[in-house]
Order: sequence, then structure tokens, then C-alpha cells
Amino acid sequence: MFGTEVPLYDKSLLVNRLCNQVVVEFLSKKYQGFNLNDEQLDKTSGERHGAIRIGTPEEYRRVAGFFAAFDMEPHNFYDMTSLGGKSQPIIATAFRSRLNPEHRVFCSLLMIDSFTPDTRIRVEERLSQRQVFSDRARELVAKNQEQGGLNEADAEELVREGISQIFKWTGRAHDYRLYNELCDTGFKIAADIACFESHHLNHLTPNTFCMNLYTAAMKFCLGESDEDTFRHRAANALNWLNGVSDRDYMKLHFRHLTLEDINAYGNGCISAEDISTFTDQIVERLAVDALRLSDLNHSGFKDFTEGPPADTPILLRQDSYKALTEPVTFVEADGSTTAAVHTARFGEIEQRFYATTPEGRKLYDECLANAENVRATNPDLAKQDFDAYQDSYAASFAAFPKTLPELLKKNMVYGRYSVTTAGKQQRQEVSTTDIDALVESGLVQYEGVRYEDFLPFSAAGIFASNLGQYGTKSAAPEKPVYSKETLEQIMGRKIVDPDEIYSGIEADSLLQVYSDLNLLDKLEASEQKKLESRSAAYRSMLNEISS
Ligand code: OOG
Ligand code: NI
Repeated sequence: MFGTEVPLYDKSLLVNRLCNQVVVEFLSKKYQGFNLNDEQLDKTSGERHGAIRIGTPEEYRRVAGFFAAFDMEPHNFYDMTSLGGKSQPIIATAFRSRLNPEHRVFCSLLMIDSFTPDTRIRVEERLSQRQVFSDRARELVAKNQEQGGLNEADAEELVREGISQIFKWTGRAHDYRLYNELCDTGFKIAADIACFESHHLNHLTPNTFCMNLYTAAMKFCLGESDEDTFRHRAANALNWLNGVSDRDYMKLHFRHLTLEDINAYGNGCISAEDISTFTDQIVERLAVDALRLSDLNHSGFKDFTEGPPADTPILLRQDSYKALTEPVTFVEADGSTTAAVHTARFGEIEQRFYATTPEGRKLYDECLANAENVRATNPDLAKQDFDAYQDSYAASFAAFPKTLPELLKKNMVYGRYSVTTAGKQQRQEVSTTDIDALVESGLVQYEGVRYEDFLPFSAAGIFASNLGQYGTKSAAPEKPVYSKETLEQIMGRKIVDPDEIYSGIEADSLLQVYSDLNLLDKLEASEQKKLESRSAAYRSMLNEISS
């Protein structure tokens, strides 16, 4: 549906697949025995998140019911109203499955109490006149709720409702006067929601194995950078990839592989000559007519990536091509029409890394605030001298460890631990309960837990650069305060706290390791209690969402 609606998105998927394929070819030179077949490549490149923006609590509740039919629960609460200069009148959660988190929908709710009473009434009036869910779609959502599932025919029908109406872009809008007033008073986000007919997808976001390669490729295909610039950036990206693609990178990016698979790969080698050969090949593969994105309607690509710098493998990095200016027909109550344009739908990309602990997140937020301050002193640096910009941005995150073992040791990210074959054989002789020592002696192995959620500050940056409106001030006399409970009440559903999941996964794995190595007796009672309570919180949350 979305590929048909937005040709540039469809083409950007080809660029992404090609870059991901190059990364796989590159890594199979570095790791003898590693490869990905087409199906695995499609599946991994095919991960997505989408974003929709909802107008009223009733609509939001219905959308939550729709996603429940796909076993997608609300995860995490995002308050976009309190992000300083980047604030938007939005609160949000993201629907995803806990077990298969690869497909997610970030779902915003417009908070009209931040408008002046007059605007508020008009926005409410406008929204009360649309029916995004047909009667049949409502029926199916209710049926799913009552029965705890749908049969195949009903499920197919609900999918059809989704793509033929609920999430479909119609190109029609209503009340041009209200639209213009909202845009002019700094509430473009409200115009994007209230004047349209459906919960159209704002964007879909595929998954890249190498952000710097993809962004360079997009700028090249969009005609924003020449071949020399692209060669330079692509070669840098591949050099970087060569530096960071240790076996932990392999586990993080290719999740279908086991640690045993990865450990069995032989060591290959990438030379400077290889990098230049790969660069030549990418140029050749991108410079084809089918990928000349500059021929399509576009507004360019963002100049810098949101999130951590490339050398800090935490949370997620995101970037995007900028929102397209698309034709819209405004249809008024008297039947008259106005041809106009609307700029909101953009094309994101993301690369996911390790989930941070609260300490890790705190350090990230500090580094980010510092990086934002530095960027503000020279906002055009990314455009003028990209290498210098990247170095300067990375410098703000120097305090962060750069590899998984260091990140785990410093308790910055969550890990999932298990006993190795050697550990199983030597379980009688093990005495220490120190997890780092157990890892060092080869008895225990680990992998990082991937971050499956969103970053409100990055999201705000993306909102801002695409709306062409840097933040929105509340016009209400008193700024309302929103909490997770506000949204839970609206949906009639509990919101999952992702930190409880990440922490629970780690705690469960540690308890299992201590049990497998007969170490539970030797574990300090307080330590055991802590792990058990993290595990119990995780379990009770799982029960709560499945009931
Ligand atoms: C949602 C912004 C949030 C992300 O990737 O952080 C988001 C929106 O633009 O509606 O999608
Ligand atoms: Ni997004």
C-alpha cells in the first residue's frame, strides 16, 4: 500500500537492499563461512516500523484494538510535550509484539488541550466529522476482543479494512481555512492530523546494516552529492564497518545466527584495496537508471543522523529523506474544492543497537545534551564539512565505552548470558560467581540485548526537520501534565515498560547460568534476591499483558 502511495519510498527500499547486500558481501570476506541467502536478506532488510498520528482518544482506543488483533501491545510511553524547543502537542506509545518486535507502529495522539479554546473547539468539531473505522472494522475489532482472536476470513477482512481505508492516504482533506490557521500558528502537526480523512501512514522505516553507507548512497542517488563525495563517504563507511564488525556486531545484526555459528567462522581479511574495489562496485550498482531518485518528487535528505554517533553501539540511529510536498484536494462542506499541497510524509531509516540500562541511558542523555549544545554553536558544520561534523559529534560521546564487553562490564547495556560447552563440562570446579570472571575464563558467553523501542528526542528531531516547524509551544494558559496513566486510561490497556523486559531478560539469563553451574548456593543472598525480583517483575508484566 505505502510503496504504491509513495514511489520514492519504494525506490529507497531498493537502495537499502543494495547497501545491505554490499554489507553482507563485505562481511563474508571478513568472516569465512558467513553468508545470507536472498530470503534472509529480504527478511532482515524487511524489518519495519511505521508511524501514524491520531486525533481523538476514541480513535486511539480503536487503533489499540486494531493492533491487539495482531498481537501488538503498547510498549513505552513517550511524552513529546516536554522536550524543550523540540516539543510537539503529542503523547505516544508504540505497538509491537514482545516476541517478534521487528514490526512496530509509533502511534501519536494529538493533545488538543494545548490549544487556545477557540482553536480547540474547531479542531474537535473537525475530528468529530470523520469516521476512520467503518462499522465492519469496528465490529471485527470488538469480535477479536471478545473471542481473543479472529478466524482466517475475519482476519483477512480486517487487513483489507486497514489497507483500503484506515491507514490509506486519500489525498483529500477538509477545511482549508482551519488548515492554514493551524499551520500559521505553529500547529502544523495538528493540521496534518485533523484535516485529513484517515490515519494515513506518515512514514515506514526499514532497517539498515550500515547507516553511514545508506545515507551516503541516498544523497548520491538523490543527486545531492557528486560521485567523488560519495566515494569518500562510502569508503569511510566501509572502513568504519571493518573496524566495528566484531563477532558481537554479527550477532546483533544477524539475529538468526547462533553464537556457535558465529564463532565457527574463519578469519578473513579486508585490505585497503578491497575497500576501494567495494567502493567502485557500489558506485556502479547505484548509478543505474532505476535508482536515479533525483527524477522523482523529493525534498532532499537530512544532513545528519539522529541518535548516538556511529562508534557508540547503543539504542538506535535514525535518519530520513525529508517530507515530500504532495498534492491535496480540500473538499469543503458546500462541495467546493481547492487544490493545495501538504508536506508531512517522509522516509526514515534506522539501525538498532544495544538496549541501555538506566545508568547507560542517563549517560546517553547527558552526552546528547552536550552534543546538541556543540551543534548549536555551528549548525551548518554537517553541510560544510561532514568529516569534521562527525568527529565533533562523536567527541561528545567519548565517555561511552565502544564495545559490547566494555559496555556490559560498566553496566551501560543489558546482556543475555549462557553457559558454554566448556562451562557445562567444568561445572563441578567453578567457584566464583563473578560474571565477568566467568566470561573471561570461557565458561559463560554473552550477547547484547537489542533496543526495540524509540527515542523521543530523536523522534522530535525528525518531526521538526520534516514539519519545517521546530517545536510547538503550548498556547493553553496552563501546560497540562501527561503521564503513562493518561494513555492507559484512554486505551483501557496497560503499557509495557520496556526496561522491565530488558532487565528481566538479563536477570533470567543470569539465574539460569548460576543454576546451570551449581552456583546458586554460592551467590550472595542479596544478589540472588535482586535478580529474582527483576525476574518476577518481568513475569508479572507478561501475565498482565497476556490477560
Ligand atoms: C512519529 C515520530 C516517531 C520515530 O522513528 O522516532 C518515530 C511521527 O513522525 O509521527 O517514528
Ligand atoms: Ni519513525
